Amino acid sequence: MGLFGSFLSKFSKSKATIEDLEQFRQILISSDLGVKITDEILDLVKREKSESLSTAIAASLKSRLTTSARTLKVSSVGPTVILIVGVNGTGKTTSAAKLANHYARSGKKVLLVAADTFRAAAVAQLQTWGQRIGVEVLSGASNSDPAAIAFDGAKRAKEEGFDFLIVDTAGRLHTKSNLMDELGKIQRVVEKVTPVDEILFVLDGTTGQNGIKQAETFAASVNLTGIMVTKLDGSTKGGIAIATEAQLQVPLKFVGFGEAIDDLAPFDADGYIAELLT
Ligand SMILES: Nc1nc2c(ncn2[C@@H]2O[C@H](COP(=O)(O)OP(=O)(O)O)[C@@H](O)[C@H]2O)c(=O)[nH]1
Ligand SMILES: [Mg+2]
Repeated sequence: MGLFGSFLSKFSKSKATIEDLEQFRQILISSDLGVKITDEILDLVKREKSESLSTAIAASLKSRLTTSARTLKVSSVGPTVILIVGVNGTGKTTSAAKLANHYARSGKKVLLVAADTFRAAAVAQLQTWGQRIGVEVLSGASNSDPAAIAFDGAKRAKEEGFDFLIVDTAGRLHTKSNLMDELGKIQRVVEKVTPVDEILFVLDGTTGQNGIKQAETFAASVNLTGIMVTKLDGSTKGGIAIATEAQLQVPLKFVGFGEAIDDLAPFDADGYIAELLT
């Protein structure tokens, strides 16, 4: 990333001209921080002393983030149940596999559930990941009821002492039924067996301001407990992560920065902001 660096060093040497401010505004907007945060940063540029500008911007960004915990809620009894939700193509299946791998590597017993049953390719994709990382993948017949598979997964996870149950869901349905109803149903049937601990919304870091709208749509129907932002590798648009958390007050918990299985890290707010400012 490093979106601000050249400007911050410029502003520390001389007062920002109107042209500088306009150019900086364009950069902030194109990084997907959104108009509100952009205006706030520009105000700081106009107001703050140059030597304290970068600290002031960092503090301002930080103050917009939630104070909720960013660590994954882990169940102390039964399995820790994680539903992965979001729009098609954002990186749900990849992120489900990355998380599964992360916990499997740390010695946990993990079960993946392929609840995107509307696309055969989606099931196959998760199965391929499962084989590669040595994690079992539960799937049903194509077009079978995703909630039924999730229910089976929950039962197995509980009965067989799995530590984690990670459910990959569909981003779009080609039936008439509504995606949000479907997600609600998945949650309800799983909760007949064991509580759902996390509902993680996968946000495509390159998606633009539309990502906030997507997140709001999901948040209106299911109780999102965290955000995973993906595709931050090589992106200059990392602002959407901050803007989405600021808007929803749902904590960013993980960052995906590549297509490989290890390209996942916990979200570190201070580090992330520092990198934006570099
Ligand atoms: N560069 C990059 N690509 C990613 C990342 N996460 C997922 N992808 C790619 O994005 C595409 C869609 O991912 P997928 O997991 O199938 O999305 P889903 O439709 O939400 O399940 C695939 O080609 C993934 O390899 C990431 O962090 N960085
Ligand atoms: Mg998928």
